[in-house]
Amino acid sequence: MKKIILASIMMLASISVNAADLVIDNPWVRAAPQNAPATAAFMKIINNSKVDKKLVKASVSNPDNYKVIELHRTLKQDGMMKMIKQEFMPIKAGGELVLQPGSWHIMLIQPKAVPKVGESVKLTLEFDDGSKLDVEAPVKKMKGKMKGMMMKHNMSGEHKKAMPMEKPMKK
Ligand SMILES: [Cu+2]
Repeated sequence: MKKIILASIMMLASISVNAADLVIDNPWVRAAPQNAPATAAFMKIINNSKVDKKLVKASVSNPDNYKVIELHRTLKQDGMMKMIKQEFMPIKAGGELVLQPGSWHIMLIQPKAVPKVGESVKLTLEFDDGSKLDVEAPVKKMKGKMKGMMMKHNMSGEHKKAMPMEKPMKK
């Protein structure tokens, strides 16, 4: 009897949350001006388990600094990019969810003090399986694909088009 109980406890232990089931990669918070109405946290959430997971809540170590923390997704609606509050973020079994500008993000709304570059935001992520993960997200200036594409566009397309206009008009 004792053995059976022990075995079932061990089974429960192996079924319950394994820390490595969910892994956070490259967490960061977007730097924003000090009067910004909001900023956001981004990261990659990797699900190494065989079960679909949901991120159901995100909180910060200093909740008094924000009016509210929400899970958001930016989607195109009626030809406009809109941020829509989400009840959860799905992370498929064996898959990953990338939180990035223009997509899924954790919205840090109405900060009293906007976190600065060099600081970090301590987040706690709660999942539908009851597990929690603490994440330290350094504040960084936005860079990468979107900004890079915009700069490229300005450098080549618009600039070249603009050039002929700058030539003096013939009279
Ligand atoms: Cu948002």
